[in-house]
Amino acid sequence: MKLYGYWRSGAAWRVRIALHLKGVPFETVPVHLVRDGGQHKAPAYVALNPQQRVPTLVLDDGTALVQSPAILEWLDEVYPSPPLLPTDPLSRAKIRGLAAIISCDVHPLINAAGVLPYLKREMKADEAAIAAWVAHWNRAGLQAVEAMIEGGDFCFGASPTLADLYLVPQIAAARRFKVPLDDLPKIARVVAHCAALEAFKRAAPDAQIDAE
Ligand SMILES: N[C@@H](CCC(=O)N[C@@H](CS)C(=O)NCC(=O)O)C(=O)O
Repeated sequence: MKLYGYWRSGAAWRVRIALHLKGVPFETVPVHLVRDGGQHKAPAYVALNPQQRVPTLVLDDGTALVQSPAILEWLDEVYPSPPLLPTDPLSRAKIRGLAAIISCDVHPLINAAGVLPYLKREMKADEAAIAAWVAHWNRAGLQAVEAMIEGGDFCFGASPTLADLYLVPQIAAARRFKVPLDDLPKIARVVAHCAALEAFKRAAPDAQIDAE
């Protein structure tokens, strides 16, 4: 299968972690979100992903899957080992709850290729205003995440779950924008444990063929 993504995209990063954790072979197809006016807006890519976002996972039969939450759940259903969600419904709901804080309430507001340029271009926000916006929405979500982490090396226990796949890229984005995170020790501990795993290392932006 082919993963269309961008090295620094948090949403594509989540999917790369899952593919590496599960040992699913895939080809990376870089889609540059800035070059050429944004390669995600080119007609050939829009035919795969009408929303003009990354990631898109294209299966061997040509089927294109969009939206990282849907792709991750599909991967977990088709390649169940190791699982990204436990079998117990209550635990699944807690993990999905943490993931949704990031995927629904934080990441969409700080999308560096879409929302932030819009704030600058249409709302005439300057750099300081954008930095304050990014810090506010990151901290609002991440403080809740900190309170929800249950313990163990990862967000929920002794092995990575869907929650960790969302957390790691979001923390990288927050650090890139110099959002203060010193008061979030549980998050720091989990991210350090994730960073030590081979799958997370291989999925990291700097390890990608299109890294700049
Ligand atoms: N909810 C989507 C978010 C996808 C998304 O926003 N991707 C960003 C990069 S992280 C993107 O393609 N931005 C381009 C744009 O907004 O024009 C997912 O999880 O797949």
